[in-house]
Amino acid sequence: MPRKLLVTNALPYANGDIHLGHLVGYIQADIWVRYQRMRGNTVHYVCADDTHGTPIMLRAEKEGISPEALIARVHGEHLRDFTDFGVAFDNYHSTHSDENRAYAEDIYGRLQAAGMIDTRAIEQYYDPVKQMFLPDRFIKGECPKCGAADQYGDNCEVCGAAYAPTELKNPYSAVSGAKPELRTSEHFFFRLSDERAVAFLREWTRGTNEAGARRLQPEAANKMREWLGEVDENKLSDWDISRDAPYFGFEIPGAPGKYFYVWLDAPIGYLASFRNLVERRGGIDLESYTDAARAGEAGTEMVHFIGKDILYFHALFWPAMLHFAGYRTPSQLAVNGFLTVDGAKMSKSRGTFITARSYVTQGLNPEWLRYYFASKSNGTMEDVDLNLDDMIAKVNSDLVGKFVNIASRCAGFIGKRFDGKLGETDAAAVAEFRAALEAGTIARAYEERDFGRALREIMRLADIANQYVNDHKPWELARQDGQDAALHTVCTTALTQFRDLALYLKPVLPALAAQVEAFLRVAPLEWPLEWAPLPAGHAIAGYKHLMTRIERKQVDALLEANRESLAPAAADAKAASSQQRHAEKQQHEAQAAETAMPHISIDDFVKVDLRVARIVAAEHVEGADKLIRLSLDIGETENGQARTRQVFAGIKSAYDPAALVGRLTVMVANLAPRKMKFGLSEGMVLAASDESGANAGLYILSPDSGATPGMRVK
Ligand code: B3M
Ligand code: ZN
Repeated sequence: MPRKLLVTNALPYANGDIHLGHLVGYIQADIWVRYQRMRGNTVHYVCADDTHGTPIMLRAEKEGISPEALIARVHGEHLRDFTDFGVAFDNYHSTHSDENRAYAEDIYGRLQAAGMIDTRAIEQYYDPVKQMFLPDRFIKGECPKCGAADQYGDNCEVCGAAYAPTELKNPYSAVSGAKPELRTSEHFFFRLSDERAVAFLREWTRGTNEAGARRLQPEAANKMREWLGEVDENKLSDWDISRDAPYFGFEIPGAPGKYFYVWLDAPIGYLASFRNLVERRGGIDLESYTDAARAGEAGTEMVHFIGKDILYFHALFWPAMLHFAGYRTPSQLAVNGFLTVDGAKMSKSRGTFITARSYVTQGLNPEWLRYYFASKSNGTMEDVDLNLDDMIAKVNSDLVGKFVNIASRCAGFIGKRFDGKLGETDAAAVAEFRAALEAGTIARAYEERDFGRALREIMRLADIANQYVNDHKPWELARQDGQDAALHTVCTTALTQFRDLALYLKPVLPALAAQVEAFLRVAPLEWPLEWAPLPAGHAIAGYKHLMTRIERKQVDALLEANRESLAPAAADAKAASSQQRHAEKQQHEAQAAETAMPHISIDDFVKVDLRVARIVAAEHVEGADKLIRLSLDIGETENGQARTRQVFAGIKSAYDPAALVGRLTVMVANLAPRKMKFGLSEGMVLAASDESGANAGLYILSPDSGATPGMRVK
């Protein structure tokens, strides 16, 4: 029986661009959907923008437009990005829609009726100037642990500590700058800690879906066991699902001034998008997908593709909400890991925070990325690394060197010598080719979302097809008399194999497959139920090149386009002339390129003992053309006597020793002493330099006036 699948992707927030990190999950879902359809299954593939919440409200305000205008614009941008990457939703809706309001109110009402909603007064920070309660991300202050300034209300980016906003020292509102006040407000909670919810989730986690597959990948199931705790404990807390006005969202029925928290109505957006599709398209039995009482009855399934950062919402709150409201719970969660680029977190200064739009406008082929992401996807929650050199190598060797190569070596002869018409097929060769494919291997890999395995298998077949061409050398047959029939057969056979490969690649590379279908003049390729070779006498279209190679310089230009300079402070920016700003921007960019280094922890940083030092003596070093010998006072004594450190500094090109005497600078005091040709060097002074040579020179650091020798720099 064909499956009937409702497939969703996570709903992106309507306040930011789609970037390559997002695309991992969207491309995976799209490939799976295309595969299911090629197998003859019915799929409704829906998504939407996630439009509610404080950040969207404030961003619209900042841009001087209504939130509705903002989300309408972003909706268009997001949809265009997805479309350009071949991610073909049946419906791309919005959580700010009538359908979503209706579902949110219905689900909330049923949860209330089931006794799953609590009302409680809580204390929260309130911005008296902006007159609103502040979400954690909009409260800043000093970290309670390490004292770092300007840290967010939930965690410190310097030391990594997590805390409550009320623990921040000297808190201020990131919206108005005002000092926030604690105020009490009534909130609604979904009772996730209710023993019924805990019992339901324990059961749900272990379950299988209608197709007999696990609901959760093993790593996700492990996470759930961790969150749920041992059978006799209850580690879940109730979930605050309301927010106070002003808020951009849906007002809660019967509770004026209270709104549904964005995360309550976000997953409900899956249902809203589906209902909107059903209403526009007709002929779909909606309740057979959404009604708990009818689960499984009609072979329907609901599958959510999400990133691992939102597993908590989708594996705990969402199924529990649906269950206690009488709705169908998800059949399966397909969870993907994060994207890293060249082994590191995406970074704006390195240019690896790559937007979908820039990739397209820089002229890179979206199917290169689809192929590469697919080759790195194995159906687990592991992170996916976009290694740019590896992507170039893989696309060029697999797609251009192996796949396209088969057609480009054979198609010309069909056109030139046989009037564009195919000949007989070498039955033994195609039988061998097809026998090499263990039945169902590729299909199984697609089904399990192990796209990397599917592609490895397909490339193994491409090697066999290329070997056939190498063995029969059509270019030699073409030069020999009386070999026309052989030439015709070899080229036709190779093109049949090429057609089969295109079919297997089609879920990953729909645009390339469409080009192949046009070139071979065949109907849209479906997963073969009854296989047949391309028929003799069939006329194909003229061969046009199907895919170009990626060049490293295209990738470099993409990184350059995404590289963000370290923005100069606002006051400086105002003072600087535009020309100066331009020069500064270029310099910032050059420096950002060099300074892009991996993060270190505060613990790493504090290992370096930096001290204010006074240069008490400075002299040239006999026989050294770069060094100056410095005697540095950092307030140390030895046997009651002031003791100085000797440091050899490579700053002779930039400083006259006499001009240094008496100056304060900064030194590394705990660098291991190093024996040099000229004596012992007991530390290092800090100096800035520009390696790129654009602003050549050396600049030793000086503390502000008032600092004294020996002060710790941190
Ligand atoms: N908008 C967070 C995200 O974009 C959130 C997902 C909602 S899925 C229902 O990752
Ligand atoms: Zn800290």
